[in-house]
Amino acid sequence: MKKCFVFIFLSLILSFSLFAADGKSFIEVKIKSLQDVEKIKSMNLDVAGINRNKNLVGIIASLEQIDELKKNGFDVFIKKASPTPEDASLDLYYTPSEMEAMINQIAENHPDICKVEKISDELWEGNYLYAVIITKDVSTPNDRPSFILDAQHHAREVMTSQISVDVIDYLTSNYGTDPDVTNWVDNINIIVIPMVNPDGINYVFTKDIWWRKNRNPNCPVDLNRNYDFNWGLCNGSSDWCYDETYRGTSPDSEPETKAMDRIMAENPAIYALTYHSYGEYILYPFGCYDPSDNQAYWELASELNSILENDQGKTGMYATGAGWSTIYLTDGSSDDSHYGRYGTFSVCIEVNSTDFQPDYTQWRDVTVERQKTAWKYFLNKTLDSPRIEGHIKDSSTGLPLKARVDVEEVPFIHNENPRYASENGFYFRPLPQNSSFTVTFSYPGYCSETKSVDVGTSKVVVDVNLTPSGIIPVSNPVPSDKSINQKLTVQLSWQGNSSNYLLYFGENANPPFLASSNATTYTLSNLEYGKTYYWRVDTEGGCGSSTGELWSFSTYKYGISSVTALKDPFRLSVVGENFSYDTTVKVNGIEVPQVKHKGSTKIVAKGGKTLKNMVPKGSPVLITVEDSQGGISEPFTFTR
Ligand code: 0X9
Ligand code: ZN
Repeated sequence: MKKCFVFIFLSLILSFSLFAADGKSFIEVKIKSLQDVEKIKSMNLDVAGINRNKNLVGIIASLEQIDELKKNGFDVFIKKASPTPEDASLDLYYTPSEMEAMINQIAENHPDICKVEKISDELWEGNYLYAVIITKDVSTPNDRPSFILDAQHHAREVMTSQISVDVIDYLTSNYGTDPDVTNWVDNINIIVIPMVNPDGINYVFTKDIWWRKNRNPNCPVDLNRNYDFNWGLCNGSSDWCYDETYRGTSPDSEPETKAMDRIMAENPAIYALTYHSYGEYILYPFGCYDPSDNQAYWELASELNSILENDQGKTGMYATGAGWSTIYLTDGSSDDSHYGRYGTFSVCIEVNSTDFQPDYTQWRDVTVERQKTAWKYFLNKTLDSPRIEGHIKDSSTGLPLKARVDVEEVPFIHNENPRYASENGFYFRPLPQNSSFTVTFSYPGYCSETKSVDVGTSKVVVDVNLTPSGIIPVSNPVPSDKSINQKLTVQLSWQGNSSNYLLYFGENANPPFLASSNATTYTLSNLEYGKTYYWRVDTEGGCGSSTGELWSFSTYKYGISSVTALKDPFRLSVVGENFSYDTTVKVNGIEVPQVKHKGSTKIVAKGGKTLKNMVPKGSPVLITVEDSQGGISEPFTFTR
């Protein structure tokens, strides 16, 4: 009887604590300076947002973490104690199924201008990602520029998807009556991903009101640290599963980020907006350092700040700037990837000043009303902004060319991909206003063209026809494009019919000039393990120089410098570079029974007699260090 009572009591506690986010509370900590934010981040705490008016950092914290903060001298205030299952504070916000019903209803009511597309497979907990597309004659393909708006990468940031719904509702219901709306919908391919993290959001409504990440059962991932650009680069995320900023096992490893990346890649957008909360920030890339387009970005973001009202109804109050210097370091975020990979000027707005789940009745309508200013601003900018844009074609056939566009005054020096025209030859590049630029258009096998352009406060349309150069573009790169597991000495080679080749080589997508020669080979040595290198070969002749395609290769991820056999019990000590806790040791491709990691330079392979049999005396074996993502060391030949 007594046992039974204890059991019921325990399960009650268990079910309560499940909903109560393991007993965590929403607390606020008083800070004196921005260094305090860094200190808090370094304590591996779950930062929920920052109330900048009152210098309070919101944190989701356990009792132990609260003690820890107090020990470190912080004043702690409990904002919301751990909630119970009866907590109804979120009831008026949307669950994923309410969202699904809502967007399907709107699309059904406006079939000419609105459709819903399922953009992911089924996620682990039964939900799907949806994109809502709003444009004139939506079922016919168009080549309008896109504008992409997304919300709720972080499950608990419930206000953000209210903004998505408002965009969809406003554009569809005012089409044909409001001239601005009609103009946007007629000329822009508007894409809204109302909830990026539906599995996580469902979990917020059923289990844990403060859930942030996705619901990957192997280990939940912070989707805004998982994107494929500067992934894991600058300590702006965590490699530890239990951290709230866990970046996942590899770039775009998650179905949600894969789906988003496909949307970004397939729909060239000049501008994009990603909604988060809270703290009242207007952030632009990068999370690790300034973007090459810093000036143009700053002009855009500060103009937006000057018209956007905060929770107090005041303009000019959003903290505005590149993410790394305005909030904190992040890597692998969606805006960084959108801009770095595809050239979209992607901006992150953190709405609301004090909470990611503010009282619905008090804050929902005012927030979405105020954010109309922001997304309308970007729709207007998509139609016209300081930039160059146009179409690039083959002068003889008139066919579109996916040519490359370089602006001499604003070179990409921060790892951004070169900018190329899209499938239909359309290109764009937002630029600082009231300046002059030298723009080069190039495509392998064509004569490059350079033009001078004066940009004022609106767009300048420059259409370009490129002429074939008669010189065959270089081809057949060795190592082949994107090949992996190269040694530290690599002989590059290519084919072509030019009398002079210009080789560009380096560690980012804008490799500097290295050498010129009439030979079609070049030997590189002293490369480093675990790196990706980029190269291209331009040709000279005919009509001047013609830019080659950009190629890349990666070296072996790890290096082994020595292997020593140790006795009693039999072990192999493997010394090298870059080893992580994820690495194991293989002998002739077969995994050893056990390994012991001793830092990043040493692993001991163990396994007694089994291991000894794998390394027979006198016959050479190949030893490799490998990880679960396919990373491998250069094989090391070892003879016992
Ligand atoms: O940390 C984040 O992912 C965002 N803040 S939140 O409190 N909503 O989690 C900020 C992302 C900012 N983006 C860049 N710095 N690029
Ligand atoms: Zn967020």
